[in-house]
Amino acid sequence: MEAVMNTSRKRAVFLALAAIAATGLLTARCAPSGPKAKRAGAVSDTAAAAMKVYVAPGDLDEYYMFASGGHSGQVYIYGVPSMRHLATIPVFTPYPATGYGFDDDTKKMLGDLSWGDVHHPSLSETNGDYDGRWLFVNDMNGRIARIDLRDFKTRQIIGPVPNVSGNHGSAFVTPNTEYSVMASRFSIPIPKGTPVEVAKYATEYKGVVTGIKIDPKNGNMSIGWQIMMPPFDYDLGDAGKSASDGWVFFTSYNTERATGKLEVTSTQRDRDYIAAIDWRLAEKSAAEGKGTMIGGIKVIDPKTVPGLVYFMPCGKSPHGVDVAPGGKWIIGSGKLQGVTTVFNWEKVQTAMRNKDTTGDEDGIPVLRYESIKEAEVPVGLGPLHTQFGPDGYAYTSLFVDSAIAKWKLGTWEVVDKVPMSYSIGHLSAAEGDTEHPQGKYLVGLNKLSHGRHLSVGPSQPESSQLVDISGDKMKLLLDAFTEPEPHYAQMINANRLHPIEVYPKEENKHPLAVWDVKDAGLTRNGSKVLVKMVEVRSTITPTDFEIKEGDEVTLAITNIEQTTDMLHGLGMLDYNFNIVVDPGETKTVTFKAKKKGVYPYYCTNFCSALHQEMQGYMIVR
Ligand code: K7E
Ligand code: CUA
Repeated sequence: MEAVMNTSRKRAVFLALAAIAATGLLTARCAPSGPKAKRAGAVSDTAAAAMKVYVAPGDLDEYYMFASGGHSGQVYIYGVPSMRHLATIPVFTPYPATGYGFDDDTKKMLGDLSWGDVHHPSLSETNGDYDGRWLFVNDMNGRIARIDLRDFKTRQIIGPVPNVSGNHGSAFVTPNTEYSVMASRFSIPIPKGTPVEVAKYATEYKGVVTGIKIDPKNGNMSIGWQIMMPPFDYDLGDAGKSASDGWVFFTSYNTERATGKLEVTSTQRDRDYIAAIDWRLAEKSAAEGKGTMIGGIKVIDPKTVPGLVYFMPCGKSPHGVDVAPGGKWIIGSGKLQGVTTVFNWEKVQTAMRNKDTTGDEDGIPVLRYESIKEAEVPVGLGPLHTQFGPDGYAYTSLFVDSAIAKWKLGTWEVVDKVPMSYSIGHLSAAEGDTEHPQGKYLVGLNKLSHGRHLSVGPSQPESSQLVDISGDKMKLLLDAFTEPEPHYAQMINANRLHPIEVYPKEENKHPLAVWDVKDAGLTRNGSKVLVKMVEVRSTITPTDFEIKEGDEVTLAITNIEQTTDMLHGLGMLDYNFNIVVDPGETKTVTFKAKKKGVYPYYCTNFCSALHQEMQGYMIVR
């Protein structure tokens, strides 16, 4: 399959678009941004931009973008450059469209929480580049989920992990996916469930940072190590790479250890910190059994392990920390400043070796800012996050300025700026946080959209803007509107992913799977009833069954299709479930038979000409 249009086709489409634009039709349609498009000479710019984002019917996008769904709890997949929403991966929130959170397995995985707040997708890496195996995403409720990119399904949720509170600095992975990390945004007294008045915040509240170990074979997550930290708000993280491999970095704010109105109380000092953690030493310490049991897990006090944690002072109230390709430059963005700070990893290591410090925080050495800083780059107001290009350029989002600044690593020169509409948060460049960024595209993930779309009332969508970064000057190509709320997103070249579209029959090891309609039917064990069901065009077998009021019923549904896109659903009226079963898959749903009566069930996913006939009756006596 061809991922991009061939050149002659592109030229044909370009000429067609140029012709439309020349007659003014295209610009008239783009009314909200009309004034810019109507300027002399702008018509061809518009046509050129349209050409860049146009993916003709039947053609495929060049990149997948996985965007966090924020407090929707989901992950959204967009194609780039079209910016079309391709699919939703339900993660922390039930999603009837795919039956997620209604069948027994996913219901159990979600546990008691039916909301999550996803901020940072993190694609698995090998040698610092995306390897297309898994996607990890954090939830503020102390959890990380693993999505398998073989089938784009959430396969594991770990947590809530003990002692972690407000898991924002997550789910960043190390360069060979050894660990995905977690950090507390809201320090609390630990273990959880210890009520202590806020007046004792500075001494009795604690943050923790945690390494979630990832099994290299199957991606299985388990708790690796946890480190106790002073009561700051740990915000964002990134793993060191190449030169700085073996370390993870977390920004922190409220190093004042203040309470109350943090907008005032936590912005008193000129500098807060980036915590640098030697994760190999953390791993070794955990293996040696170091730490104290708190909340059911061992927590390491950094005082007892010299060299485990250092603080790097950074501009006040920093947000993002981003490690450049090669790992030498560590960029910390102080969101209340007009500059972003670049640290030189060689200087940081020298300062660590020489004990070049200005003090400590609960026994953790604070390195001397002047000794580790390489540059303060005047990118503009409110720098939040940085991504990278293939050519030594960095791109920093400026929340206050509503713009993206492009600057050069090494010379620290700001070479270009492009305005965003409006209030950009994260930004995502094509493989822009790996060892080998691909350039080409960058998406600004904006917080506000202010009338750049048809009004949909007070609940407004978020806005994302696609920017062409292939040339010297950044060029805005397209506005797109996204579900709440894409904090961060990652963009991976489509050629790295090879998802299956059917579960092969021979791989289905589900103990309740049935592959022949003859084997479908009901078995009873006391008041427990098991109904093995088969779905295939265009019958649900059995087409009816009888049970007794109060029975505990398990439906085990196998979709025996082996054809792409041949999904079947199973919804039952008056019962709180709708299941969707993919080709070759088996799912179970367990429920109590309530009141006597007749309850129709039917296939909810339109599958065939006789989809409407795919129905049956459950009779409760
Ligand atoms: Cu919205 Cu990464 Cu949670 Cu910045 S975070 S913008
Ligand atoms: Cu099966 Cu609709």
